[in-house]
Amino acid sequence: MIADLSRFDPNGVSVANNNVFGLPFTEENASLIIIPVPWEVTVSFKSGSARSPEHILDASLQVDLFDSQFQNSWKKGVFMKPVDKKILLKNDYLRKENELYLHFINSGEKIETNKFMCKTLKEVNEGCAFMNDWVYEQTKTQIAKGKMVGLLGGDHSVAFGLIKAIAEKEDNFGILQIDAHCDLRKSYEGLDYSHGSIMYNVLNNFPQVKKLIQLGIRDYCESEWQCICDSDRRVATYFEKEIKERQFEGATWAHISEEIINQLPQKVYISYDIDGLDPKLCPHTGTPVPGGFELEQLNYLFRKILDSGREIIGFDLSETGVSKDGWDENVGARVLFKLCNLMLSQN
Ligand SMILES: [Mn+2]
Repeated sequence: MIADLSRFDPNGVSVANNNVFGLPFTEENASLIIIPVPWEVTVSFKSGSARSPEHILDASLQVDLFDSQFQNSWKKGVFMKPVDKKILLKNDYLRKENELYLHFINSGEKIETNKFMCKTLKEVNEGCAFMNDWVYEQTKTQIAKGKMVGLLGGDHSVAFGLIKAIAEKEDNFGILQIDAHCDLRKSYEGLDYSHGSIMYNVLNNFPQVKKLIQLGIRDYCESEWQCICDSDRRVATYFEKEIKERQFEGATWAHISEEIINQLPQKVYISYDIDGLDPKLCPHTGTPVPGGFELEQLNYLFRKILDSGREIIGFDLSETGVSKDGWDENVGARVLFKLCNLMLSQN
């Protein structure tokens, strides 16, 4: 079904009852579906990202539809599904449970000695597995209808189900991960599906992911370093320190971008943890780290990926915080619009 845009004014003020970016599309006639995943059960530091999809939706009404690089892409249609209240409630309950559990282990107690805590941990792990299945079913259904799909977290762990759905269709693709953290921890704090383990879990479950390129990493532990070294070049990590040092010595971002793109398979999934950006752009994200990218630096890289003839097959945007003045959500909405345009500009 094709949308009738004859009465829609893209230069006008957003109509509040329209959908994301003020666009008048429906789930049926949009070609890209955004699925919000209000989940941050395993977040150990600052919370908020589970509520960010609703806030980003509000902020998206202020994003101008005119993008000189992708002038008519939005006409193919974007629709954001409503936030699932059952998932949100489950998140709220399990997040509290997980806080009790983390408090217990952080006080130096041994979990084996406490039956109650063993049960709590089991419940959290089962809840996260349930969320993964839910995302998988949701995204698989959309992909089967021929839709493009983007995820809006929540924390970074939400990506697992979509990557699983894509891996059933594609037997060779790469992931471009924007992040301050590697997320390569094996079962972080006893949690099977922690946001800090998302890429470890992806690499271990989906051999279809032939390459993982990590960009902007500046906070990681020794076991993650070892995981990269042992990956036989399946993982290529561009640490922030190395990128900056190369630039100090004269390397251009154009050159580094070209080097990154040359390692990517033909099909590319973008996993965009907003904490990969400079924290001035995401001050309320769960685990902010000094340093990081500017928006245009990444937009340039994305444009070059399209110019190279590669195909972007899906994305997730995670870890956007919620702020009193709406700043984090404002940036999140703009990143989301760019990711949508990247997908929609393709045939
Ligand atoms: Mn992450």
